[in-house]
Amino acid sequence: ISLDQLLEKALENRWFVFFYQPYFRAEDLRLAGLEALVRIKVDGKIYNPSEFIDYLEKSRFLPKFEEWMFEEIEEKARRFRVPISVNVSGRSFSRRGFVERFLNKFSGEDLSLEITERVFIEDVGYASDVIKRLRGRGIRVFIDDFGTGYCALSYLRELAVDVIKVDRSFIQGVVEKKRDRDLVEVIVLLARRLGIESLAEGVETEEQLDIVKKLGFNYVQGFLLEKPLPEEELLSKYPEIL
Ligand code: G
Ligand code: G
Ligand code: NA
Ligand code: MN
Repeated sequence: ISLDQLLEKALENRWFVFFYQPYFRAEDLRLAGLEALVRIKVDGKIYNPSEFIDYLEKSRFLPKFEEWMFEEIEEKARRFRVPISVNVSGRSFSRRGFVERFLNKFSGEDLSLEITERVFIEDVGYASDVIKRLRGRGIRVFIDDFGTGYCALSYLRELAVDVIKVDRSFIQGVVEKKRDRDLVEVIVLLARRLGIESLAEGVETEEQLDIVKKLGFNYVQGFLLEKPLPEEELLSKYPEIL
Protein backbone atom coordinates (compact mmCIF):
# COMPACT_ATOMS: atom_id res chain seq x y z
CA ILE A 1 0.00 0.00 0.00
CA SER A 2 1.40 3.37 -1.06
CA LEU A 3 1.60 6.44 1.15
CA ASP A 4 -1.11 8.06 -0.94
CA GLN A 5 -3.45 5.10 -0.40
CA LEU A 6 -2.61 4.99 3.29
CA LEU A 7 -3.59 8.64 3.72
CA GLU A 8 -6.76 8.23 1.71
CA LYS A 9 -7.82 5.26 3.83
CA ALA A 10 -6.75 6.95 7.05
CA LEU A 11 -9.07 9.86 6.32
CA GLU A 12 -11.91 7.62 5.17
CA ASN A 13 -11.73 5.31 8.17
CA ARG A 14 -10.64 7.77 10.84
CA TRP A 15 -7.27 6.19 11.51
CA PHE A 16 -5.77 9.52 12.57
CA VAL A 17 -5.31 9.96 16.30
CA PHE A 18 -3.55 12.42 18.53
CA PHE A 19 -0.99 11.37 21.08
CA TYR A 20 -0.33 13.93 23.81
CA GLN A 21 3.04 14.89 25.22
CA PRO A 22 2.76 16.80 28.49
CA TYR A 23 5.01 19.71 29.36
CA PHE A 24 5.63 20.85 32.92
CA ARG A 25 6.35 23.96 34.95
CA ALA A 26 10.10 24.06 35.48
CA GLU A 27 9.91 25.21 39.10
CA ASP A 28 7.84 22.33 40.52
CA LEU A 29 7.36 19.94 37.57
CA ARG A 30 3.60 20.25 37.75
CA LEU A 31 1.67 19.51 34.57
CA ALA A 32 1.34 22.76 32.60
CA GLY A 33 -0.10 21.67 29.25
CA LEU A 34 -0.26 19.12 26.46
CA GLU A 35 1.15 19.06 22.95
CA ALA A 36 -1.03 17.15 20.48
CA LEU A 37 1.05 15.03 18.07
CA VAL A 38 -0.66 13.24 15.22
CA ARG A 39 -0.30 9.53 14.44
CA ILE A 40 -1.94 7.05 12.07
CA LYS A 41 -3.13 4.02 14.00
CA VAL A 42 -4.22 0.92 12.13
CA ASP A 43 -4.19 -2.82 12.88
CA GLY A 44 -2.04 -2.32 15.95
CA LYS A 45 0.51 -0.41 13.90
CA ILE A 46 1.40 3.22 14.56
CA TYR A 47 2.77 5.54 11.87
CA ASN A 48 4.63 8.62 13.10
CA PRO A 49 4.43 12.00 11.35
CA SER A 50 7.99 11.62 10.02
CA GLU A 51 6.56 8.91 7.79
CA PHE A 52 3.71 10.93 6.31
CA ILE A 53 3.47 14.59 7.33
CA ASP A 54 5.63 16.09 4.56
CA TYR A 55 3.74 14.17 1.91
CA LEU A 56 0.38 14.95 3.49
CA GLU A 57 1.06 18.67 3.55
CA LYS A 58 1.83 18.79 -0.16
CA SER A 59 -1.05 16.52 -1.12
CA ARG A 60 -4.72 16.99 -1.93
CA PHE A 61 -5.48 15.51 1.49
CA LEU A 62 -4.42 18.58 3.47
CA PRO A 63 -7.89 20.23 3.66
CA LYS A 64 -9.51 16.99 4.83
CA PHE A 65 -6.77 16.43 7.37
CA GLU A 66 -7.24 19.97 8.68
CA GLU A 67 -10.96 19.26 8.94
CA TRP A 68 -10.24 16.24 11.12
CA MET A 69 -7.73 18.23 13.17
CA PHE A 70 -10.19 21.06 13.83
CA GLU A 71 -12.91 18.68 15.02
CA GLU A 72 -10.60 16.62 17.16
CA ILE A 73 -8.88 19.54 18.83
CA GLU A 74 -12.15 21.33 19.47
CA GLU A 75 -13.50 18.33 21.34
CA LYS A 76 -10.31 17.92 23.40
CA ALA A 77 -9.96 21.62 24.13
CA ARG A 78 -13.52 21.64 25.45
CA ARG A 79 -13.05 18.53 27.59
CA PHE A 80 -9.49 18.86 28.92
CA ARG A 81 -8.82 21.19 31.82
CA VAL A 82 -5.22 21.97 30.84
CA PRO A 83 -3.96 24.03 27.92
CA ILE A 84 -3.48 22.11 24.70
CA SER A 85 -1.26 23.03 21.78
CA VAL A 86 -1.41 21.90 18.22
CA ASN A 87 1.29 21.97 15.56
CA VAL A 88 0.50 23.99 12.49
CA SER A 89 2.52 23.60 9.33
CA GLY A 90 3.82 26.52 7.35
CA ARG A 91 1.61 25.40 4.50
CA SER A 92 -1.55 25.66 6.61
CA PHE A 93 -0.50 28.80 8.38
CA SER A 94 0.12 30.77 5.21
CA ARG A 95 -3.07 29.64 3.48
CA ARG A 96 -5.60 32.45 3.64
CA GLY A 97 -8.69 31.10 5.32
CA PHE A 98 -6.94 28.69 7.66
CA VAL A 99 -6.48 31.14 10.46
CA GLU A 100 -9.99 32.52 9.95
CA ARG A 101 -11.30 29.04 10.69
CA PHE A 102 -9.41 29.05 13.96
CA LEU A 103 -10.74 32.47 14.75
CA ASN A 104 -14.30 31.44 14.02
CA LYS A 105 -14.14 28.19 15.93
CA PHE A 106 -12.16 29.03 19.04
CA SER A 107 -12.09 31.67 21.68
CA GLY A 108 -10.78 31.31 25.21
CA GLU A 109 -10.45 27.51 25.07
CA ASP A 110 -6.87 27.50 26.33
CA LEU A 111 -5.61 26.54 22.93
CA SER A 112 -2.16 27.27 21.54
CA LEU A 113 -0.75 27.01 18.06
CA GLU A 114 2.82 25.83 17.64
CA ILE A 115 4.33 27.34 14.58
CA THR A 116 7.80 26.34 13.52
CA GLU A 117 10.24 29.20 13.37
CA ARG A 118 11.16 28.38 9.79
CA VAL A 119 7.68 29.44 8.64
CA PHE A 120 7.99 33.07 9.53
CA ILE A 121 10.55 33.68 6.82
CA GLU A 122 7.94 33.71 4.09
CA ASP A 123 6.01 36.84 5.00
CA VAL A 124 6.70 38.43 8.36
CA GLY A 125 4.06 41.13 7.85
CA TYR A 126 1.32 38.57 7.28
CA ALA A 127 2.54 36.39 10.14
CA SER A 128 2.58 39.35 12.48
CA ASP A 129 -0.98 40.32 11.56
CA VAL A 130 -2.28 36.78 11.96
CA ILE A 131 -0.60 36.35 15.32
CA LYS A 132 -2.16 39.54 16.61
CA ARG A 133 -5.61 38.34 15.57
CA LEU A 134 -5.13 34.92 17.15
CA ARG A 135 -3.96 36.41 20.41
CA GLY A 136 -6.86 38.83 20.28
CA ARG A 137 -9.14 35.80 20.55
CA GLY A 138 -7.17 34.29 23.41
CA ILE A 139 -5.38 31.73 21.25
CA ARG A 140 -1.75 31.55 22.32
CA VAL A 141 1.12 31.28 19.87
CA PHE A 142 4.28 29.24 20.46
CA ILE A 143 7.34 29.42 18.23
CA ASP A 144 8.48 25.82 17.78
CA ASP A 145 12.06 24.69 17.11
CA PHE A 146 13.38 28.10 18.14
CA GLY A 147 16.98 28.63 17.08
CA THR A 148 16.93 26.39 14.02
CA GLY A 149 15.67 28.94 11.50
CA TYR A 150 17.50 31.91 10.08
CA CYS A 151 17.83 35.16 11.95
CA ALA A 152 15.52 34.37 14.83
CA LEU A 153 16.04 37.78 16.37
CA SER A 154 14.20 39.63 13.64
CA TYR A 155 11.11 37.54 14.43
CA LEU A 156 11.27 38.44 18.05
CA ARG A 157 11.34 42.05 16.96
CA GLU A 158 8.25 41.71 14.78
CA LEU A 159 6.13 39.02 16.37
CA ALA A 160 4.25 39.19 19.65
CA VAL A 161 4.32 35.52 20.62
CA ASP A 162 3.58 33.89 23.98
CA VAL A 163 6.16 31.12 24.28
CA ILE A 164 9.36 30.13 22.52
CA LYS A 165 10.22 26.43 22.48
CA VAL A 166 13.99 26.21 22.37
CA ASP A 167 14.90 23.43 19.98
CA ARG A 168 16.13 20.20 21.51
CA SER A 169 19.39 20.37 19.57
CA PHE A 170 20.38 23.22 21.92
CA ILE A 171 19.16 21.43 25.03
CA GLN A 172 21.28 18.41 24.12
CA GLY A 173 24.39 20.56 24.39
CA VAL A 174 23.78 22.36 27.68
CA VAL A 175 25.60 19.87 29.90
CA GLU A 176 28.85 19.46 28.02
CA LYS A 177 29.12 22.50 25.79
CA LYS A 178 29.63 25.80 27.54
CA ARG A 179 28.91 27.67 24.35
CA ASP A 180 25.46 26.02 24.01
CA ARG A 181 24.70 26.65 27.66
CA ASP A 182 25.67 30.33 27.37
CA LEU A 183 23.62 30.71 24.23
CA VAL A 184 20.56 29.12 25.80
CA GLU A 185 20.94 31.26 28.90
CA VAL A 186 20.89 34.41 26.82
CA ILE A 187 17.87 33.21 24.80
CA VAL A 188 15.92 32.72 28.02
CA LEU A 189 16.92 36.16 29.32
CA LEU A 190 16.08 37.76 26.01
CA ALA A 191 12.65 36.14 25.95
CA ARG A 192 11.91 37.15 29.50
CA ARG A 193 12.96 40.73 28.82
CA LEU A 194 10.41 40.77 25.97
CA GLY A 195 7.67 39.27 28.14
CA ILE A 196 7.83 35.93 26.37
CA GLU A 197 7.85 32.60 28.22
CA SER A 198 10.34 29.88 27.36
CA LEU A 199 10.12 26.09 27.13
CA ALA A 200 13.06 23.68 26.95
CA GLU A 201 12.30 20.89 24.47
CA GLY A 202 13.79 17.43 24.42
CA VAL A 203 15.01 17.18 28.02
CA GLU A 204 16.33 13.62 28.27
CA THR A 205 18.58 13.52 31.35
CA GLU A 206 18.55 14.67 34.98
CA GLU A 207 21.65 16.78 34.31
CA GLN A 208 19.89 18.61 31.48
CA LEU A 209 16.83 19.15 33.66
CA ASP A 210 18.94 20.54 36.45
CA ILE A 211 20.64 23.02 34.14
CA VAL A 212 17.53 24.19 32.29
CA LYS A 213 15.84 24.84 35.63
CA LYS A 214 18.80 26.96 36.70
CA LEU A 215 18.78 28.81 33.38
CA GLY A 216 15.29 30.05 34.20
CA PHE A 217 13.06 28.29 31.69
CA ASN A 218 9.34 28.52 32.51
CA TYR A 219 8.52 25.08 31.12
CA VAL A 220 10.24 21.77 30.40
CA GLN A 221 9.31 18.94 28.04
CA GLY A 222 11.07 15.77 27.00
CA PHE A 223 11.37 12.01 27.32
CA LEU A 224 12.86 12.28 30.83
CA LEU A 225 9.57 13.69 32.07
CA GLU A 226 7.06 12.12 29.70
CA LYS A 227 6.78 10.77 26.18
CA PRO A 228 3.80 11.32 23.85
CA LEU A 229 0.95 9.15 25.20
CA PRO A 230 -2.28 7.82 23.73
CA GLU A 231 -5.32 9.49 25.25
CA GLU A 232 -6.33 6.59 27.47
CA GLU A 233 -2.92 6.27 29.07
CA LEU A 234 -2.64 10.04 29.41
CA LEU A 235 -5.92 10.30 31.30
CA SER A 236 -5.16 7.44 33.64
CA LYS A 237 -1.73 8.86 34.48
CA TYR A 238 -2.90 12.48 34.80
CA PRO A 239 -6.47 12.37 36.12
CA GLU A 240 -6.33 16.12 36.77
CA ILE A 241 -6.77 16.64 33.01
CA LEU A 242 -10.49 15.84 33.19
O1 G B 1 5.50 13.16 17.10
P1 G B 1 6.80 13.26 16.39
O2 G B 1 8.03 13.54 17.18
O3 G B 1 7.05 12.08 15.51
O4 G B 1 6.62 14.52 15.41
C1 G B 1 7.50 14.77 14.38
C2 G B 1 7.16 16.08 13.73
O5 G B 1 5.82 16.09 13.22
C3 G B 1 7.26 17.26 14.68
O6 G B 1 8.08 18.24 14.06
C4 G B 1 5.86 17.77 14.81
O7 G B 1 5.84 19.18 14.91
C5 G B 1 5.17 17.28 13.56
N1 G B 1 3.75 17.06 13.87
C6 G B 1 3.25 16.25 14.82
N2 G B 1 1.90 16.32 14.84
C7 G B 1 1.54 17.20 13.87
C8 G B 1 0.29 17.73 13.42
O8 G B 1 -0.80 17.41 13.92
N3 G B 1 0.32 18.63 12.39
C9 G B 1 1.49 19.02 11.84
N4 G B 1 1.44 19.91 10.83
N5 G B 1 2.70 18.57 12.24
C10 G B 1 2.72 17.68 13.25
O1 G C 1 9.22 19.61 16.14
P1 G C 1 8.43 19.26 17.36
O2 G C 1 8.97 19.91 18.58
O3 G C 1 6.94 19.50 17.22
O4 G C 1 8.66 17.72 17.58
C1 G C 1 7.92 16.97 18.46
C2 G C 1 8.53 15.62 18.46
O5 G C 1 9.66 15.58 19.34
C3 G C 1 7.57 14.55 18.93
O6 G C 1 7.42 13.64 17.90
C4 G C 1 8.24 13.87 20.08
O7 G C 1 8.15 12.45 20.00
C5 G C 1 9.70 14.31 19.97
N1 G C 1 10.28 14.44 21.28
C6 G C 1 9.67 14.87 22.40
N2 G C 1 10.50 14.84 23.48
C7 G C 1 11.67 14.35 23.01
C8 G C 1 12.91 14.05 23.65
O8 G C 1 13.13 14.23 24.85
N3 G C 1 13.90 13.57 22.84
C9 G C 1 13.72 13.36 21.52
N4 G C 1 14.74 12.87 20.82
N5 G C 1 12.55 13.62 20.89
C10 G C 1 11.54 14.11 21.63
NA1 NA D 1 5.82 21.12 18.26
MN1 MN E 1 10.50 21.31 18.18
